[in-house]
Amino acid sequence: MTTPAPGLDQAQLERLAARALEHVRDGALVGLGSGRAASAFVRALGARVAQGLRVRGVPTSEATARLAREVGVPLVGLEEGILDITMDGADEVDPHLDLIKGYGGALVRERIVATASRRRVTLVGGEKLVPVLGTRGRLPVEVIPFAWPLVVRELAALGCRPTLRMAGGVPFVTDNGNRIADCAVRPIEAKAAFGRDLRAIPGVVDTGLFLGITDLVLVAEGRGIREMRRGATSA
Ligand code: A5P
Repeated sequence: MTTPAPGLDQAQLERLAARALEHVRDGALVGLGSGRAASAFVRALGARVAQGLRVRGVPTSEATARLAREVGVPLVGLEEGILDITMDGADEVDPHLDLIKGYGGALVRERIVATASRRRVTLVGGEKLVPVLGTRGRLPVEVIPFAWPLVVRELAALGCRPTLRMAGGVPFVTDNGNRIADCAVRPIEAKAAFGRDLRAIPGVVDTGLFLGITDLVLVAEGRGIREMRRGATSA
């Protein structure tokens, strides 16, 4: 069973996944996101594959790869070419459809797979909608371990308060062998400049600021699904 995301119950996750499936055509090359909403989609996709849908998936994490294998979604790599569509979750969505991602620690491969895709769809519950990115107070940054002391100083100089993400009493290790700095942030007004400054620090692999990436956000609210499209949103 997929564990419901905070604010999303199992039925909402399944409705979100079912709506996402409507965007997947037979023969598609599909990016498979990470996290609970994306996992609900992978399970639903597996059920459709069992009924005869022919798709191939590119996973954004080892956890998603394991799940995809379990539910029978064939996996391939980026060498297969441009992906038709990627379905992934997010931790914050602002009115411009810009995102914060990476609370699950898979942000580097999530951006790679999203960038390799023609269409990018984000699956969230209404509790992820924020007026300004950073509202939930956390921005994950993936860091090469060797560079950690330098990166921590540089992040602090940019006004972030970084904390080393832990898991089971030891530093969390990403699928790329790196660490995650969870930066305490205030709402981020100059998000593009801030993202560029963070990525310019030697040793920062990537950040959870995903700007201009998603085309469509599917928002589970109550018993319905709301669609937010790039260019059709307020503010
Ligand atoms: C993984 O690194 C994240 O970017 C996830 O996409 C994000 O944390 C959303 O996950 P949930 O769907 O579990 O909330």
